[in-house]
Amino acid sequence: MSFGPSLLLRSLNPAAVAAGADIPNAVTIDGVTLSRSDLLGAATSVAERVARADRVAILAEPTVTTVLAVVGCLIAGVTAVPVPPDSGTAEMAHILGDSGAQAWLGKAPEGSELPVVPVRVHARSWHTYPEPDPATTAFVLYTSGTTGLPKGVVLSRAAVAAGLDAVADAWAWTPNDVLVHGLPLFHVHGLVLGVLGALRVGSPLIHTGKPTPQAYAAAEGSLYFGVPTVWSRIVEEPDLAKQLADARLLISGSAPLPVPVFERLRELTGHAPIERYGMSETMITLSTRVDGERRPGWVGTPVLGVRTRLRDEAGAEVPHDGESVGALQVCGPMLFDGYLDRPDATAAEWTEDGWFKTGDVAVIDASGFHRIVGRESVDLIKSGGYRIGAGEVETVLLGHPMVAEVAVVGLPDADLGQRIVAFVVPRGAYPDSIEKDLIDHVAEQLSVHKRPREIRVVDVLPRNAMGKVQKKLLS
Ligand code: MLC
Ligand code: AMP
Repeated sequence: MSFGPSLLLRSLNPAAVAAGADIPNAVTIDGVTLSRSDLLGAATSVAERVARADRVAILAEPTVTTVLAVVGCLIAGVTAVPVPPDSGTAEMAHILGDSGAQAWLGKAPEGSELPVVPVRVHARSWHTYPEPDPATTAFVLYTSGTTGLPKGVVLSRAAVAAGLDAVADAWAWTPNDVLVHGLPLFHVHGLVLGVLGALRVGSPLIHTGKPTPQAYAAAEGSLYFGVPTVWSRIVEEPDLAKQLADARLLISGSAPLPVPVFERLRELTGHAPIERYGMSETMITLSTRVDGERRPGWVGTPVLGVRTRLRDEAGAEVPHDGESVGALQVCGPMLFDGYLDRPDATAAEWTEDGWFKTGDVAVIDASGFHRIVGRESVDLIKSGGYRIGAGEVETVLLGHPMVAEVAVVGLPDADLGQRIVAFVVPRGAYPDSIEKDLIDHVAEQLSVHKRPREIRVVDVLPRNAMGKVQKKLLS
């Protein structure tokens, strides 16, 4: 007897659901709750409509339409390209062009010329599809590099499955959990862990729309996901934070969780948060464990199947002594297949012996605990948990007639971790509205979260003898 590949979305096994493995609240989002059988029936109907496509774009608003579109693609074996719903003109055009998406699945943004395949929330189909090959591409997720336009991270079904099983193991995530978060549905954190994780494990998901302290306090879940900005806003509201005391685990990731926020969360909720580290390219590779030490400022040990190492600039080993800093390299079954149609960019991120260069610098102690010290490049900014390439923002600002020269940096920010600041040398006289004009220009061209929070008008940018801007002098 031959067996096909095991199901990526395990809780949506059609035979088991038909036999009664249903729950009334598989997904709650945007005020709509779908039972497991409704979700399966509606998503299978999406699969029927989209099955002949190879790759489709999904305007990833936090709605049931987005969830059904993504699950429909996974049932049919069609690659999904989640598009940030606030993408501006240039970013949207780039993602659609670069990904080669053939249609919008679900809602389309105004003015788009691509055909639209509708998602009907009330349609049902009970057709069964064979499980696609694990090597099939599940997602192309767009993410920023230090320069140039965002690249498409190609994630296979096998990588997604391995990544989800690894965190389920570290966090003892079971169908008895209720997952709560309000993160965007176009990144690894909110979409892959936050939606597919719940559907693989079989735990109900409550998506709160926005990740506000009020919504988290009201949701009454057991497992909460947030970026550090979410946790720091929660501890600013002690009465709301205290309502998370009944949770099982509070989990932080996508950016460093400040130690004072860790301590304050522990004080207010009685829970030391779990910290985990990952990337769009690698899913989650490091985490503290439900049954292990949770050390403020540290991101724990490799998850199931992951190995890590530190290298110096010459490629030599860096000791795991808790003090020596090195470039963090990882390998494991949840890594991506490469950047879409960018073999050179892909090759540049791998060592000759098959390790992925994360671009982060870290220390590892003798017990295997990791601390992320920072990034190798000042040109990758993390703001509110979003990764933003300085080069991408600079290019858009240079396209504005008021800008002669520009340097974009991430400066420390108590709320966002880093805030995007653009140092601008203006082209001649400029209006009083320059700051608002330039911020709006970036929000319109890229996406709202990539806009600078501050514009500083300067006479010159600090440059070295070679003419290169010295960003470390900008503060
Ligand atoms: C303000 N707004 C503007 C604007 N100025 N809109 C247009 N033009 C302008 N100039 C509006 C916005 O539209 C929005 O409106 C409102 O202002 C607030 O926007 P904001 O200030 O940018 O949002 P903020 O509250 O600061 O968001 C904080 C946050 C968000 C934490 C909610 O940063 C967030 O969701 N971060 C999650 C990032 C994430 O998921 N990263 C995971 C990457 S994966 P309105 O009406 O819409 O509110 C990864 C791997 C791993 O890293 O390890 O997980
Ligand atoms: P992204 O591609 O948006 O997934 O961003 C990945 C980057 O986020 C990593 O390379 C790190 O720089 C950062 N990151 C993610 N999780 C953590 C964490 N727990 N601590 C510190 N940095 C993190």
